[in-house]
Amino acid sequence: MPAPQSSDAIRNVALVGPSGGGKTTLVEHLLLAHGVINRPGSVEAGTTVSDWDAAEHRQQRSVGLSLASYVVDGVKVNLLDTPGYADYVGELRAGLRAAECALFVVSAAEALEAATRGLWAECEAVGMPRAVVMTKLDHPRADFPGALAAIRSAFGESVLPLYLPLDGGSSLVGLLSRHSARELSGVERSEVDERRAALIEAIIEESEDESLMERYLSGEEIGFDTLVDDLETAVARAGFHPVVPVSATTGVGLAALDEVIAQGFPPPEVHSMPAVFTTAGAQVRGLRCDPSGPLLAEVVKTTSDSYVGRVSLVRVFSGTLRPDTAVHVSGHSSAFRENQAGHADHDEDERTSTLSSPLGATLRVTDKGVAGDLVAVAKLSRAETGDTISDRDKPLLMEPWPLPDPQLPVAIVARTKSDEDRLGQALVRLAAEDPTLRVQNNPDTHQLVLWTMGEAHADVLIERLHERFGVSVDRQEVLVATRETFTGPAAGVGRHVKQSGGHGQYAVCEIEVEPLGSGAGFEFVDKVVGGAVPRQYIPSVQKGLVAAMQRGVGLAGRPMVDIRVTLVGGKAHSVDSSDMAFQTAAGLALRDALNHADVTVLEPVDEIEIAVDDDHVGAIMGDLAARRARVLGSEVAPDGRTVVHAEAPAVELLTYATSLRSLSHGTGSLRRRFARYDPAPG
Ligand SMILES: Nc1nc2c(ncn2[C@@H]2O[C@H](COP(=O)(O)OP(=O)(O)OP(=O)(O)O)[C@@H](O)[C@H]2O)c(=O)[nH]1
Ligand SMILES: [Mg+2]
Repeated sequence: MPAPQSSDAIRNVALVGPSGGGKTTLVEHLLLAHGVINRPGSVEAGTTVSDWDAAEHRQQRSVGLSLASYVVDGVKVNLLDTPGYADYVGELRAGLRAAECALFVVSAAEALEAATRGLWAECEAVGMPRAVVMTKLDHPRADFPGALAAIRSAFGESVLPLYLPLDGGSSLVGLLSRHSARELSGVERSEVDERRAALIEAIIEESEDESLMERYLSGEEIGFDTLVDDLETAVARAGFHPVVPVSATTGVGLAALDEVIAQGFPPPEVHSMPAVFTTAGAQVRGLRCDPSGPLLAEVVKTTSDSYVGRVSLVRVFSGTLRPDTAVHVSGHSSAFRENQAGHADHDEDERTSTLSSPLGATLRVTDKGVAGDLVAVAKLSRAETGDTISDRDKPLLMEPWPLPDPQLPVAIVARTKSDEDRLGQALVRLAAEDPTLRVQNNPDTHQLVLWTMGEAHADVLIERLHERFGVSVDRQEVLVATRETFTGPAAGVGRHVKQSGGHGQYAVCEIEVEPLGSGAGFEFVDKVVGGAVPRQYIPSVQKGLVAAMQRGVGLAGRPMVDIRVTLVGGKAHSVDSSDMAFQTAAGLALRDALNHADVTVLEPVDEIEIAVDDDHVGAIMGDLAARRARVLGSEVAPDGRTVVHAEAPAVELLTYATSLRSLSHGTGSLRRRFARYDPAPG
């Protein structure tokens, strides 16, 4: 495929919308209309260009971001099909990062779901210019006026139709151009006139030319070109969202979409440049979407191909990416993300291999990627999703796009020894592709935990381990690490005395232990008098205590926390005492104290923040009570949702991500962090 020569001959368009809305089918039929394919596939048969992954064929819906392009009137249109299902919001975010405009695809035949609001909010959050595509006009249940009213009531007055369907959706009439395939009846004409007046008023209201409204109100006819210009400006500012009715399967409305994309949507230059730094951390300003500027590109998706190896889908922000060229690849998740288990920082020099313009899974070779374009780069063997690609001698780093927090932990264990041997490497590869996956080796429970976005995401990851890497794993119940502490004061003596044979060992420690408040950790007090424990061994005692607490002193081997230990006495020997001997004696003293006291088991408690639509607050509160949670308060967030602050035992939150989604009809979001250990119920 010939590469575009300049940035303004490119449109990067993300398709966003609820699962099942018709995005993938629309991509298929746009490709058909532009002669890129000559027979449309279907999602059900697993034959579309966009849904090419095995998981997509199984689930009959999109799972990952997918790119397909075509050329119309000299403009290269890069369509980024995103998955609508909530588990894959990480892929949607990558798509929004790579595009500068979106088609928000909803079905005219289905009711608006609550989850659709979340997707609209995703676009809103990044100020994405977008048009609404109301698809499935041909469907027997299609109800354009009903669906339009629903979407306007959900997303506001700035959503207005640019076209209306005629004859049960078999053709369209343009409200601005007044173009229609046939003569309109009286009823149709009056509806068109009414909608047209509303559209024109909305355009004029959004116009930067304030005299326009006066002229319009005084009865002046505003010219078509002025209206179209103002419409384009308003769309580009994300202040106005034109609605285009279409049927992917019959092709009605696809030409109207072409017009919106090629003329209404902004070129890549308008994409606000994300913050850019040197790899040393200094901010770099002044980069622009300029093919002759310094190279700055970002990996928005990573896949592995058994023939080609790793393939990185890259959005070029500045400069021109070329094949067989030395580049720098950097990823510093830790600088931008609190918890990035499984995503190590890295910086490497690599060489680009072949460049291509993807058509789903098919890679069509191209000779360059200019600023603003999207290209696939083969064989950047260490590049991960989210990484920055720059000139080798001028390494840069882009602030990554915001990633969702994976909230569903899934513990896995390799089925056989040979699975075990390959599991680590396979997970490194999966984490390189998917920044929403966190891989945690829990040192307390000795479990391997995948933090995932939900059940469907977890299933996809486990299937991929098997299909792509031949690694079989089983799921286990996720364990929560407990701790223990003393319930009351106790004293203990530790004697480590071995004086038979060669060099002896001699250390005696006398300690007193008291419980401290939750979260206090460990305090050590030295009250030794008269050198009963020589100065140089006091740190050894402390070290021995810390080690014993971490190892666990009781039978269950739970780490000990929240105690104060006072060293009150001991004995030493001038020859046989040593650092090691005092460390051991300290541990023995703690165990002795434990034998004279009661202990309580402590469980981790998390602080949680749940943001949810008002309608669902009651259900959320009821459910929290059943999870032994303590609600601390609530407030109204700027977006109108209610934010509930609470604390709950971690063990009660293991599957909370799934429950929250169903209780809130997909509108809820969760943040959590470890707070402290509290006594577990007996
Ligand atoms: N009648 C009719 N059905 C359509 C049309 N477009 C899509 N469909 C059907 O709607 C269903 C969902 O379509 P998809 O294209 O997979 O929807 P999607 O938006 O990609 O969904 P996700 O990938 O899950 O986000 C499929 O059964 C399609 O055949 C259309 O224009 N008319
Ligand atoms: Mg899809």
